[in-house]
Amino acid sequence: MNPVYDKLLKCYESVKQKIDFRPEVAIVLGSGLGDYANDIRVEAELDYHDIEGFPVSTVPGHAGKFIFGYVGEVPVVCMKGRVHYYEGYPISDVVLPTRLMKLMGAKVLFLTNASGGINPSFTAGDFMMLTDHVSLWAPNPLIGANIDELGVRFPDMTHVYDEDLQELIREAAKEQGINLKEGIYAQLTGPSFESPAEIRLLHKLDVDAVGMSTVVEAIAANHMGMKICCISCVCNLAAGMTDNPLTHEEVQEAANAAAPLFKALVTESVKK
Ligand code: R1P
Repeated sequence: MNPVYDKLLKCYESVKQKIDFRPEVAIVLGSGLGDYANDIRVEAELDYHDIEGFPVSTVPGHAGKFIFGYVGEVPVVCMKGRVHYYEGYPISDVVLPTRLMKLMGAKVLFLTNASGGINPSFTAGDFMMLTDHVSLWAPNPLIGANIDELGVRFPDMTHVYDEDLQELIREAAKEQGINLKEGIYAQLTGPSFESPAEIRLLHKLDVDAVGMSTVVEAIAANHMGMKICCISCVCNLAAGMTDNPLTHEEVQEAANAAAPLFKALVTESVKK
């Protein structure tokens, strides 16, 4: 059997032995956004360490556990902490949690992240809904023998971010009085922040915000036919756009400050 698929099935068996819960929506919480999990009516928690073979988050602000519960009446599984490629895991491990949540039953993948703003009209604290993405230098997670049980060899990428979900998020934002931005997110590998020249390049490519996650997860989820949406919290302006040095602490602080609005936006969107 394909070793990547074999590992995924073993993780799934390990989860099934511990948790009996079927989520409809999978939510991935980005840097500094992990507190959203406090708003969930929690049924069960599962530490990543307790899943045999599962990659464990090492980044501050990424707690490293699955939360199972309800947002309104919607059963959800929430990743309080994601795994990034720059942490040193093979790319198949980086997307293993996404694939696992699909096996658990989730049909919708609600991604979030903290990003650097490139669009000059953005300010720190803005929310940007992804309409498309660009991947630069991060390997495609589908490289290697195709896992036919999950999806086809050459998946179409025309509509990765589901149009209907985008419309629901727009409605939720309007109801909450949130001036929701929309745009294209680029994933670079990190962990160094981007250079000013890289940001100028991304700007020329029509990219609106940049980060070090999300796109590989969306590629894996799209391969499996999940409906995908993503909200990015623009935590700072990217390199060269201000004189401020970039730090992960600043990213976490900005995400914490945006948390109340973020919680309202995610909750209302999931309920819809
Ligand atoms: C940098 O501060 C970290 O924040 C973002 C970047 O990708 C990077 O990991 O994290 P998330 O994408 O997980 O929100």
